[in-house]
Amino acid sequence: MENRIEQIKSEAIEALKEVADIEQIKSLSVKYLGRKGLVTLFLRNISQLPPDQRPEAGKQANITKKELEKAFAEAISDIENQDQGAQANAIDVSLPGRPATRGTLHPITHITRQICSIFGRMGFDVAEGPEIETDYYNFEALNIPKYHPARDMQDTFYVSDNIVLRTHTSPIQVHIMEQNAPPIRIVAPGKVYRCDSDLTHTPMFNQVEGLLVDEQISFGDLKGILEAFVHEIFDEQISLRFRPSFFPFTEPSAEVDILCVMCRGKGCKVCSNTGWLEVLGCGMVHPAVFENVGYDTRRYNGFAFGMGVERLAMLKYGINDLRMFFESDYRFLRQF
Ligand code: 2NM
Repeated sequence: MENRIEQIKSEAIEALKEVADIEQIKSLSVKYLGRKGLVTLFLRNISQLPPDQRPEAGKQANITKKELEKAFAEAISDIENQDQGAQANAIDVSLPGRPATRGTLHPITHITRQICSIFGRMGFDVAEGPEIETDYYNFEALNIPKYHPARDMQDTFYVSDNIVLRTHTSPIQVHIMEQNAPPIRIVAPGKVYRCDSDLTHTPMFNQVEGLLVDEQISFGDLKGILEAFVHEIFDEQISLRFRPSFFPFTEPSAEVDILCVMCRGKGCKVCSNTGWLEVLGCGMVHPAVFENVGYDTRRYNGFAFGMGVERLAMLKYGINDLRMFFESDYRFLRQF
């Protein structure tokens, strides 16, 4: 008889392992502990056992009954806890939805478009070209001599002997001049590459260059166009100056400075105590460049200019760390 109650108990425990929900546990409880349940019937039939076996059988049956009651109750509360956990992880469809956020233009894209738009209103078209160029278009056609330091492996990314990542967007202007007769009025925006990486230099940065070719163009025309541009992109009042400089592809050449936006000319860390900030390079296109593209240098002349977009954006928006443009931190990017 002890064996029989043991058998009922182990059957019940095995069956409990298979249940999946509370309903199944309740029906197991009925099957074993209910009014006509196996444990109940066993208890009821104890009176039919030989008298010497009754006390022990009764004791075992009552222990089994308590154990099963406890096991069923625990199984039910386990499932209830699981359900609550699942509910905590479930999507609450009654909550208001999260709004879809709209992206913004990268500040470099934004200011590049702004630059092109200002020149656009002065009659310049936008021209683009490949980022991988031949030595000829990147250097030779631009009057940059064979042993110029800019051609060094230390400064230029060479794809192969004769192929480079463009170090400026000037090759675009060469392509345009080869394919079109004057007059020409273009701006050439795009990514350029230089073998340089520190706090103030990245191996890739963005440039906008411009080119105007026509008859009887003067340095005064160049000054007028660039002054109008600087006043639009910074502010109408800002002072600027043209300072003599040198580029192989222009003669004469100049750099354009604006009065330091931080100290207004007093001298500070940003302007290295000069009171001025360099924003552009420019000059009258060297006749050798025009000869390379087959233009008649007795009839045509013109000017060209170039600027670094990251540098301009830093000055315009007061950003002091170049890395901000490359880190893709949305808190920074969304401000523009
Ligand atoms: C600059 C400064 C001065 C320039 C010259 C040419 C070309 F193709 F016409 F010769 N394109 N860009 C130029 C001139 C660029 O960047 C600082």
